Amino acid sequence: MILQSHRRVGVRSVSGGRGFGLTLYLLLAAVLASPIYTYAADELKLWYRQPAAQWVEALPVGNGRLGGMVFGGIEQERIQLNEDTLWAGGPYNPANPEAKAALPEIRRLIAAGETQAAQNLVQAKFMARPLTQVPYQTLGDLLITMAGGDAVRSYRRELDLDSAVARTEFQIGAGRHVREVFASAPDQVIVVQLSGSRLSLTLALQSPQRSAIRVEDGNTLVMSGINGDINGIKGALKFETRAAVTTTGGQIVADAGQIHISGASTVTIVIAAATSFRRYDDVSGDPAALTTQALAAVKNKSYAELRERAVAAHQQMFRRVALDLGHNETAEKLPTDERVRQSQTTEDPALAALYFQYGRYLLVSSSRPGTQPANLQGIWNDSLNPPWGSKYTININTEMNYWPAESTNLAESAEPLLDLVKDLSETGARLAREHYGVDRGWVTHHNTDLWRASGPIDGAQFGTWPTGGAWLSVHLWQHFLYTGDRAWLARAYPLMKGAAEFFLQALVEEKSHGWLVTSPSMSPENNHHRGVAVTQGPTMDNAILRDLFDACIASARILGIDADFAAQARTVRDRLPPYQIGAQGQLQEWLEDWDAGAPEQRHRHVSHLYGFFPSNQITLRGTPQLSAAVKNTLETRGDLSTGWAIAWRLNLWARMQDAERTHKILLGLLSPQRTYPNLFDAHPPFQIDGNFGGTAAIAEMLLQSHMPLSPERLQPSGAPAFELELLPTLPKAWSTGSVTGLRARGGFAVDLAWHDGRLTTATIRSPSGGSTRLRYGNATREIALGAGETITWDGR
Ligand code: FUC
Repeated sequence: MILQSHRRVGVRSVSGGRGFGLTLYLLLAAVLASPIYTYAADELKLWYRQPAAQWVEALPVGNGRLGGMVFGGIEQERIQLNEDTLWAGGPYNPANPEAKAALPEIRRLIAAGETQAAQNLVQAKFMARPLTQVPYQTLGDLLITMAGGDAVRSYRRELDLDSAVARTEFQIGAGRHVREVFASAPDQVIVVQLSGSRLSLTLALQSPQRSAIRVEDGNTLVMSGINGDINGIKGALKFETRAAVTTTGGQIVADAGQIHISGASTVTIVIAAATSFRRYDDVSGDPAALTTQALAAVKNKSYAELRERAVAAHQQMFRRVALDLGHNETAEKLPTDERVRQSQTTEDPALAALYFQYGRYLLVSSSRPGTQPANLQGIWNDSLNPPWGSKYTININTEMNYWPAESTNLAESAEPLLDLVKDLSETGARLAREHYGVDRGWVTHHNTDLWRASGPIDGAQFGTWPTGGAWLSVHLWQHFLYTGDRAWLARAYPLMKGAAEFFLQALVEEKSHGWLVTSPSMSPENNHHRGVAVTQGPTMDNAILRDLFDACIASARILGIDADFAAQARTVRDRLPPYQIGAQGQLQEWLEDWDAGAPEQRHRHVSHLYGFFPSNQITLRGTPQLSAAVKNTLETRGDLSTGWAIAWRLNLWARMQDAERTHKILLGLLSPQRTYPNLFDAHPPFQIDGNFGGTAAIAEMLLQSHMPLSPERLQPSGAPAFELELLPTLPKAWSTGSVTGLRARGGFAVDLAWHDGRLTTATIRSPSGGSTRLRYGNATREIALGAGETITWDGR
């Protein structure tokens, strides 16, 4: 057993300083105060003793845009490929021309309590056309075939989260084979290298898409295609994949559609892929030119150079956080699939830490500035017709994908979310006019796709929910709270404002209290009566709108603009329905106390608990009665559900600061029923939100920053200040450990170390200066830091 103390080394650097002595002192202080956990050899690896037999055993690589799933096959290696703009269909307007005329009658029926009739009318006249959106699709596979039959020894395949390289090694006779695959963000290619002695291989591309494959220049496989038609929408995207092959030694011979290699000692394959997608309304890109240019740009770079550049870009983000939750050396010696298999019976805190870092790895690999946001499967999908279209489901799933972005120090991965909201503010403005007759602002319902469709889809029971864009907009504000980045706020504010403006016109007055409510809407995706979900003013909508209006009001203050709009937003905000506690002591999900009679008491969605997590409208110390009602609801809903639904419960219990309950639910998420051998979350089937939600929850157990301080207390950016709560939900199973590099609202970077369940050192750094209150249990300490300053505290 390697001792904890051996695994910590201080390597924080300090910039600035007034003279050598002070620099040295600061350096020493920082070294002592900020230990960075040093990972043991295999600690950041997923590894296996056998090739992947199914897709959810394969290992994902990605550069945000291009994805690969590496199977690690011996006689046939398959790398399943994705490009994040290869979706079905083309630009379309989903508005239903009958919707606007039907709206007054839908609202009248809801107000009269005739929700079933209202839902029928929504289904008949208000749903988008087509009724479903378009799927994200696979690009195809690179296949590498080698003559087989010989005995294979010492097989191992792994994914190293720290370098983002997937590696397969095995021995045949006296020959050692090593294969590596990585996706490069700086060079926008996927690179494969095989080494061995006298390699004889055949390389091919295949795809279920409409495509043709040829060989160019004797060494480049080229697949050109057109995406599929769907729901009456014509496929409008051209796409191209190019795989250029070079070898050391040996010979390359090409036939019509394959490349044959014999006698080489290394084979390097550089893969570029692109579609003609430029924007949701522009498909005029030239994928042939883009892929040719991408390959030309790396032609003179060696494999080692490509690898180094890719690794550096990955580590620049990934290495910001280190986490140690304790160790079980016996469990840690096992391959990853075996650890998942025994996760319910063997304490293996490092498996939770690996899951956490894997979530960060997946976010870095599926969402980078300039790419599409992470969809229901991130960017990894082997199908033309994946579950729920592998789209953006925005009544929880896409938001959950971004829960770890800020707290686990990957803030720039949220850039694609801002781009998505920008697009939706355009398509959603049109839908606001055509469905609601609202001429300011924009609206989006419970899903969107590459074409930024924003209408209600799938069925009235699922899609009648106008608050998706509002929720996404609140994320833009959260990014500002974490980063204090005023340039970001200036970009985000018009989008947030547009989301709010829609509701200034679209809310209706509810009869019995005069509250302003959404109508039609629903509490995602729960029926209040058998078969009926449609209603007005569900609790979740009111909570999201409170957050959105508050964010707009604060932003207008910070940016020094729009005082009139802010005043109007405040008036409307104050007329939203308040939280209500129902007869069972539960937080009411709907305006009426229908909860106890609702058909699915253990429904996976916990939409009405939004106010407790991710929002902070309900807090343990601020609103104890409402918190108790949240707890009652959580008890009724139960702990185990689909993957993301467990992850939401996990975050809620982390906020509830019930450490043992939270840990028990986390174990449920890590069970083989909810975690595949490659650690992908099982909804089931695979859905990535559970990975991201689980990662966020582990951060939330260690650090919380949602309790507002007094409204007068502002950070230098103008953002409101929040208390930093250290180790609020630390379970017994993680009694000794450390974390470095977490982020808190207010822009603080936080390192924590603990021993025997007690905080030993907290190191708080403020890149741009700021003040807050630290809390550890009942102990508090006020701090004010200049830009770049650090303080340490032992929680006493
Ligand atoms: C919502 C959820 C489902 C699934 C789908 C993608 O409809 O209710 O569980 O996550 O999104």
